[in-house]
Amino acid sequence: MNTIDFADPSAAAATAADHVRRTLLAPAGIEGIDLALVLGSGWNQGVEELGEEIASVPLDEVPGFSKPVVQGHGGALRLARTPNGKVAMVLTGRTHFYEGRGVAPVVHGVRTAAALGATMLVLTNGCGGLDPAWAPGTAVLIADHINLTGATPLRGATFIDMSEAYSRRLMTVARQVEPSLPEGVYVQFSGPSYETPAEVKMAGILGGSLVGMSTALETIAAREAGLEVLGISLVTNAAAGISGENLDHQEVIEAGKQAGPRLTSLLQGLLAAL
Ligand code: 8IG
Repeated sequence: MNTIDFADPSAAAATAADHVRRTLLAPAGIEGIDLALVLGSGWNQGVEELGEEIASVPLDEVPGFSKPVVQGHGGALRLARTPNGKVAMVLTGRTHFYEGRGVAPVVHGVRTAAALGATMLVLTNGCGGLDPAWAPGTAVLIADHINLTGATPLRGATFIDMSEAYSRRLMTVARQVEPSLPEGVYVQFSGPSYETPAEVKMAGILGGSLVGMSTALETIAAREAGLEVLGISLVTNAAAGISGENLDHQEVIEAGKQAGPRLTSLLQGLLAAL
């Protein structure tokens, strides 16, 4: 891990952004980035095919970032030029709330992206699905979220409008690339245990259709920073109690592997359209 003081999270993001500018962007003659892409479980296999590489470093070399603790979660910061001529920062892997380091490290990537000048953020994740029609490997647009972690990256009286947390405009762009994408409401639990069937039932009653452990906190920080957010979930498993089968992390990884090529073309299409 690359230790940094998160007592002032925006100073931490400025430090990380400065490091990326000096060591990765400036040598390539680039001033800032246009968008950031966070690749969650199942999403990182085709990372080398996402745009033309400008630079890439292990995440733990960037101030405040650490290697993902989970198998199948990658661990690099990659800068790439999209087919559209935009500069994208691609993070393979993320810090999760369940790691117990607090919320600031969880949203450090989002704040660093904003400090580097990004205006758009694409958040991807692997999650459980409540709709039995969503077979493992189905990609689902996040239309809204419910944050059940009891935590927030915001401090004090920071009133952020969450009416359109997930950008309608970006959802439309995603559907121009892949018209069949369904949409759902993402419910973030703290984890790291998966839900009980009763918790999944509760999530459904509340209006949720996807259950996961990452994206809502990142989206809150992104909205604070003024980023336009696109969220896409990969349903890697039916949520507990939905299919009658038990959950197994190996199966989760397998579903991601199977879906890999489709997810890569979806992201390539997106990067060309954004
Ligand atoms: I992959 O079923 C993956 N991540 N909370 N529930 C929660 N997170 C997940 C799940 C799931 N599958």
